[in-house]
Amino acid sequence: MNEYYTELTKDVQSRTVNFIERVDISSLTPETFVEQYQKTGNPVVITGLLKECNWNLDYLCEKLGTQEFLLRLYGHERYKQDKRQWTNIGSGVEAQNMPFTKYAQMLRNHQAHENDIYLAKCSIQNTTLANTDCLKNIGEQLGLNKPVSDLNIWVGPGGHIECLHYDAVDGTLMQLYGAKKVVLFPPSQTYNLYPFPVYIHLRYGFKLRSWFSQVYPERPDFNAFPKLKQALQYKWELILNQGEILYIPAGWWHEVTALGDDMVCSVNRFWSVFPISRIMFSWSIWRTYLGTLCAFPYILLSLAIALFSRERKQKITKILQFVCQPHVDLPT
Ligand SMILES: O=C(O)CCC(=O)C(=O)O
Repeated sequence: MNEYYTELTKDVQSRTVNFIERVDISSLTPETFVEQYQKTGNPVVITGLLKECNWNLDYLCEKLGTQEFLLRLYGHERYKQDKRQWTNIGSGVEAQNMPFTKYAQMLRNHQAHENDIYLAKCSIQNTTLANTDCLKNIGEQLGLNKPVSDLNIWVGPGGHIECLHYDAVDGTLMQLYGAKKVVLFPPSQTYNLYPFPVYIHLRYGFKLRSWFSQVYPERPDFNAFPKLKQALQYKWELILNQGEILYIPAGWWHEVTALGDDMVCSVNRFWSVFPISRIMFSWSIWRTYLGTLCAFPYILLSLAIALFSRERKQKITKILQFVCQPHVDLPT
C-alpha cells in the first residue's frame, strides 16, 4: 500500500465516523466468515487474500486486447445535477462499445478522466481473465458458495463516483489496482437516504432505479433532505486498498469513489443471501422486487420496439439478460 493511501486510511479511521473492521485471511476460516459476517450481515474488509493481483493497465491490455466493452460516458456535470431531476442512472447515460486497448489509451492520455468515462460491471466470463489464478476460489475461502452473477470488472479514472445505492444480494468488491473510498450506510437508514420511489420504474423502466439515493452524502443539502442528518450519524467510511476485498451485505448502501490520478480497477461478484431470514422481512429488499415488477410494462414495450428495430437480436438479448439477472446493471 503506498504512503498516500496509508495516510488517507488513517485519516478516515481517526475521524468520528464509524469504520469497518479489517480482518486478515490468516485469522479467518470459511466457517468463521459465515458466522461472524455473512449470518449477521456485517460488512468487513478482508486483507491478504488477493496478494498475487496487480491488474495494471499493461496487464489488462495484454489480457483483454481489442475485446470490446461497453463504456459509460458520464461527464463531470453529472455530479453537479440535482438527482431529483435525473431521468437515468448509470445505465441510461450515453454508452458506447469500444476495444479495451482504445479505452486504455483514453486512460493514459486522461481523456477518460476529463470526460469521466467508466467501464462498469462488465462480465469477464468470456475473457482470458475468467480463469486467472489470483481470483481462484475466493468465494470458497470465505464460505460463499452460491454466486448469482459472473465476475464483473470495473475500470475507470481516478475521480469517478458510483453514486449511492444498495443491492438486493450480497456482494464482494475486490480491489485489484489502485484504491477506492467507500461510504456505507446500514439498511436501517434507507428512508433517511431518500431512495427514488418505487413507482419511477413504471415511467423509466430500469433507466432510473428505486435502489439509488437522491442525496449526495458528501455534499448534503439538509434543506431538501432534512432526514439525511440522521443518516449521517450512521455513515461508515473506508479506503479499500489494492489487494483488499470488501464484503457488502444485501441492503447496505454504498457510494464508491475511485481515488488518485491513475486508473483504478476492481472486480465484483454477487452472492445469494444466507440465511435468507436476514432479508426476508426487509422492506429495502422487497421494494427492489416491487420496483422490478413495476418495470415490466416498460420492458415489454421495449421488447416490442426492439422487435421492429434493425439491431433486433442485440437489443432483445440485452433486455432478456437483464430480466434474468435484475440486479445486474445493463445499458438500455
Ligand atoms: O466499484 C464501483 O465503482 C462500484 C461497485 C459496486 O457498486 C458494487 O460492488 O456493488
